[in-house]
Amino acid sequence: MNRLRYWNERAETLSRDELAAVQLKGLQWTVKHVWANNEFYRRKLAEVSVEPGDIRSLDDIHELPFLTKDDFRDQYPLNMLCMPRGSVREMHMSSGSTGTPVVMAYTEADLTQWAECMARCQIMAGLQPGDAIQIMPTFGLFNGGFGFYHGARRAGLFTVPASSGNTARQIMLMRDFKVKAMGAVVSYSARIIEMLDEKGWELPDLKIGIFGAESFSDEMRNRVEARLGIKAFDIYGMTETGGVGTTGMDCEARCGIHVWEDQYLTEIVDPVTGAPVPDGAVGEVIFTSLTREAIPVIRYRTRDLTRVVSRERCACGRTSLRIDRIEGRCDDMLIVKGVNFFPKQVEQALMEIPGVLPEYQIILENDHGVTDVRINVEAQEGVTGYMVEKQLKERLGFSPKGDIFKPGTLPRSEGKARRVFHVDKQG
Ligand code: DLL
Repeated sequence: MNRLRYWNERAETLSRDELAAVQLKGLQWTVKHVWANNEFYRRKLAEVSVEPGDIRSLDDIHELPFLTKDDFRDQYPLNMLCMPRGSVREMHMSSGSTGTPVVMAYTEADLTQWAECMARCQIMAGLQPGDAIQIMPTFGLFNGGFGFYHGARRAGLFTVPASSGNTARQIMLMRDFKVKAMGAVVSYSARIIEMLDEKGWELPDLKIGIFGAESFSDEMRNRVEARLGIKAFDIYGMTETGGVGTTGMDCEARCGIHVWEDQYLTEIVDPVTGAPVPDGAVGEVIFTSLTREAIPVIRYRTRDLTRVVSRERCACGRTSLRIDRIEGRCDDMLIVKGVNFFPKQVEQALMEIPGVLPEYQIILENDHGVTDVRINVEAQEGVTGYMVEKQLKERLGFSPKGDIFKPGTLPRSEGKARRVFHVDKQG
């Protein structure tokens, strides 16, 4: 059998004109659909006096109101549903750090759409029908496990639905079933490496890692690739757009994340004013779904920061728009003594110090309105707190206190890693 380069060659290599035509049709359909079937959406559109017939060109998207995470929360549990309740086949939910959860519902067609996006990602990573993939994000309300699963079924892969946790068993499964690819939340790759090192084990069949759900630095990616002997891909997605992989992944050329543009319209805006920013400038990425039925999104404000890298055809042959790997979330930007930075930048700086391990915490201590930073990081013997302080001063321009921890002593999480902690010294 010929090796597949694309899962859906036609859709993945449409010309820009063809894409624009598909997008306009999708946008018109989506606006008509939500207007006809959902009270919340109809109200939102009425507030800006837009009716479905008003969408005549892609530029008309700027007339539409933004949708936020708070909208999702306010409409909990299913007030954004645009299809009969009886047609819902699955739901996922993200709790986030605060308050009411965000719910996404799927019809049969939505599940097919998700599987299509994920199958494209899995084939883009180099998997071929019949190859084994081990799925390590949790199966449950978190969308990660099921997203990989639906896509792998569609792409004809041999699925090992391990879910999260039990690292020794994960390794045994990968070894015994000659698993070629692992899909995981980024920080879980560190757990696997930790145990392989501890036991002196290797995974000779593993060639591909598909990692996401968190930002990760280039240095972290390089380390994971070198230790596991794999190619690591950055997969992007979120509950609100329909889950992991819906908003794309990077390809072997490593020139940004290919957004599935026949499925989603992408805008980058200034996170404060909401005004569009030019290609290349960093801003908040906004997605509009073009084919989703149960809960479509129109101009969903992700809070994720990135930029348009290119709209040209990529070396891999795909034509879709590429956005940069996610820098961080607007809400995660830290400001210490006038210096702005993202946790990912701290990670990048730390990982450049030989002997430093991928487990770290950024502790912001508020002492009567003045914020001090402490970095707790695991490292091998020989690394000192001073080395950490010096590196961060040089790379990011602020002087934290560096505390070194023995390997395996900082707390671990099974899902997304928690990196930033706020501590009040006053009380
Ligand atoms: O994290 C979906 C996912 C699962 C992606 C497994 C990749 C792998 P949520 O829990 O709804 O969904 O969180 C979505 O996580 O808005 C980003 O802030 C962040 N995120 C997701 N993927 C990436 C990535 C899943 N590749 C939120 N790089 C998003 C950086 C990411 N951040």
